[in-house]
Amino acid sequence: MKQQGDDAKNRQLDEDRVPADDLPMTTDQGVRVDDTDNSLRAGLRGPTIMEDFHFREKITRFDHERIPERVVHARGAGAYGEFELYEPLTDLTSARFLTDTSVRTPVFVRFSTVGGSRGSADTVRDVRGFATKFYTSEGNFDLVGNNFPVFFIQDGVKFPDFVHAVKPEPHNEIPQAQSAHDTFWDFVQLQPETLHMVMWLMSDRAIPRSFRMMQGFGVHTFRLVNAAGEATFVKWHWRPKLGTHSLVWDEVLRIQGNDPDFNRRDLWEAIERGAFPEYDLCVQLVPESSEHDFEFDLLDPTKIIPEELVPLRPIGKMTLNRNPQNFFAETEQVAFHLGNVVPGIDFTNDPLLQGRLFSYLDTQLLRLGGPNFPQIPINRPLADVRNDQRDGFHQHLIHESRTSYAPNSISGGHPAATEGYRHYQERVDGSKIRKRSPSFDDHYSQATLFWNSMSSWEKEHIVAAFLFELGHVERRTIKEGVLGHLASIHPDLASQVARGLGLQAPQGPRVHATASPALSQADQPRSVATRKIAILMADGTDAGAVKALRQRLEEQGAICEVVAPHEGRVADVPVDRQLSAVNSVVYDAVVASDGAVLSQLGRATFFVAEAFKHGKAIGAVGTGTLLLDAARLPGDQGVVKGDDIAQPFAEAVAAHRFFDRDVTTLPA
Ligand code: HDE
Repeated sequence: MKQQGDDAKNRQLDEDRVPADDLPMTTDQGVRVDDTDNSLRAGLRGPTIMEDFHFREKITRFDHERIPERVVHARGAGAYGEFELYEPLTDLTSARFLTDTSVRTPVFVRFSTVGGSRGSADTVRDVRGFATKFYTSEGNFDLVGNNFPVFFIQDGVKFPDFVHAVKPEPHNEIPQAQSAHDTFWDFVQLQPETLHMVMWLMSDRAIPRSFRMMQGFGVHTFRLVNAAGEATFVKWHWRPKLGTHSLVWDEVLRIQGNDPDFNRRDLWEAIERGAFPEYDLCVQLVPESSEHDFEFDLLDPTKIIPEELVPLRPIGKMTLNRNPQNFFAETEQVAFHLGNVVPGIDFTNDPLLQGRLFSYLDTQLLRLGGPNFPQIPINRPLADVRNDQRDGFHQHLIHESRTSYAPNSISGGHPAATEGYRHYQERVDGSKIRKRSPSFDDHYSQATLFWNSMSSWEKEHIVAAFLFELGHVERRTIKEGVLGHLASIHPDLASQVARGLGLQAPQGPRVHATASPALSQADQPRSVATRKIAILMADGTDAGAVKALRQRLEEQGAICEVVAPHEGRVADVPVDRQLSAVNSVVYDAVVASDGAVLSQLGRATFFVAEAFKHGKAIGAVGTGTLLLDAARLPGDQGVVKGDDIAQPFAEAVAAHRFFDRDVTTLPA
């Protein structure tokens, strides 16, 4: 079966859609309801009567609306799209969607935070989930990844401990969606395998600007297996076409109040506007014969393969082009499972991967209430499903065959497929032991590699993050324990954090100076497309100059919003947002187009100063320079003024942020 774009999945979903209509209301049994505003009662002021089946059904359904939220990754946002292959990978894998470039595979992606509840804010310091379901013609393949390439622990059996440590503390359920508390850092100090991932968590990667500007990683080493049964190790990478960009911590704290749905809204709006997020799917390939050529173990999920050692090979592109129509039915009920693979893709013995193979199916059974959840529209494969598994809660199909066992001589049955999934024939040989391989012992080298690879501003952000987090830790012994590990990562990191904590950094061992430049976010693809720009206007602004600038920016894909002291219009320009209803933190850049009125308003000067503090491009046209003067900006890096600023300003916005500004004199 060939699929053209996501049409095939669309057609399948169409069968299950219930469009909005004005037809009369019925009960779930199809009986028409004459009044849904008044319950049935004995007399006008009398008690409600049990036989009111409409009341009982309505309230019962309401009482049962919730399903358990995910234990982790509870808060998420989803989108449909399609995957197209650049070149056939026939030498590497037999998976049809990776060997036939004429196939466009429908996908559904769910992005998520990890620690917070379903209702928590988007922009917390956390790992982001990046889970993709490929509806291939050979069955569903789920790539259930994160936006960091490593994980906190090396063995699945530690997952409940780790999650319990990072989640709110059990006695008072505080804090929500935060790692800045004693139990998380206690776990870190006692379990140094977390340290590499903790470096990522303290970096700007943990506060992405957008799901559209975030990398994704399969984390574990997987296997590709070709038609001849030969395997190659593979690491999966998603690379966003817009580059990998982050927010800044102070901004994040303010966004949480201004727009807790910041990342979710950004994804939704971009797709509604037709600015479809795109990601390259890349692979790092290692021949089986080179398994032991590295200083780390390929099976250790706390290690990356530096891109300088094994380059990334782009193999295809994913485009997200359609929003779900029903959050619960699609985004909440989607069930990912690491074990959903198709022929040509296989696992390795990474002990974290192996643990996950158990967990995902198990969790869906509870969350989705029984074994028939693969029949839910969002989970249903496009490939035909045929087997003798039957019954269970919520069976939606009526299997007509009189036999549900194989083999049988009565009514056909399902013979095993000759070209079915064949597990890679890895030779396994060993004694049963509860022990980790010594090749998993080095917890520091790649944490050091990460630190060494950062630009100076990225290092500053990491130190500030450690100080914020450890500043929320009550127990001094935990802070000292963490400092001990930081000293083994890098003396500069340890001494800067120790200074802020008023503690002494212990002497660490000598550390290596190797770096992997690909880990830094300093040099990213630049684009003004989809960047959100606030144009500050007030009565008296030269509307002509604003319109001309806006047109030039929008031609390049930027999104401009006019922000003014009142709603309605300024001159003949419609106002999008009122100054007291928004803050600079929800924009990527600011243009001041009036100074006469706005420089007298504290809210306007703060708007500009705050955007400057967060490293954003600032523009001024006409009397807008007066507003910049009133905001007392301590520098002019990324500040563009003049009559014709469209091009230089667009370039400044595309640069994302100007982190080398000295903002120490601006209020925190
Ligand atoms: Fe998950 N993880 N995980 N995880 N994970 C879940 O499955 C688990 C791990 C990831 O948008 C749960 O359906 C264990 C690594 C994503 O629906 C659960 C271990 C990576 C999502 C579960 C890990 C992930 C989940 C919770 C250690 C990155 C959200 C609800 C052995 C490669 C998927 C659910 C979505 C969700 C278990 C570690 C990614 C409990 C036991 C490593 C993106 O089954």
